[in-house]
Amino acid sequence: GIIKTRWNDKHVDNLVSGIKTALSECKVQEDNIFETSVPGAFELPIAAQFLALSGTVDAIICTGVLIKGDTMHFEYISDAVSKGIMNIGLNTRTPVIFGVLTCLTEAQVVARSTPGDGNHGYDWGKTAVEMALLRAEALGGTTVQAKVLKGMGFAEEKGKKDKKDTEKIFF
Ligand code: RBF
Repeated sequence: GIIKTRWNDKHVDNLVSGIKTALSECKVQEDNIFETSVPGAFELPIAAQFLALSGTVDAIICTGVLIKGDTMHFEYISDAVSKGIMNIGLNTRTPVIFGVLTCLTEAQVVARSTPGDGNHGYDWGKTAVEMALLRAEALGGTTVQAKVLKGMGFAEEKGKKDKKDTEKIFF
């Protein structure tokens, strides 16, 4: 599940593209990607909570862009959002990825969100898949198919059978 902000939407859309490239490389089917938007980064944690509690997704990527302005909003929002996202993951047992750029300038955002190398969305997509598989292996009973679990590091330790079966997902 991807939850994106409408603040700084131009940059956020580039991050979402990076996320989708990574998901596609991990063979996540497009039909299995749920995408929605919220006004700004401050709204990401509660939206993630609603989505996690729906039980319909294996992992959630909260994505947005915070850019420092002249007031203290940046500090308050960054702090609340990072802690909020961590709490939703821990409380709902659904991996929630912190896909929020917290930048001092727009140039810093561009360097981290432009399509191609350096797009942080790509890393977040891979992280979401790895964490979804970790949850499935640790807790079982998610929407991830059991055969995919062989891709996790834990499985590697237990039953080293076929190299192909135990290939880990890295970025
Ligand atoms: N939301 C963002 O996602 N990124 C921003 O850079 C951002 N800057 C903001 C700056 C100010 C001064 C305010 C008032 C809001 C900002 N927001 C930003 C919106 C915020 O995350 C939230 O949507 C609103 O505060 C409503 O709860």
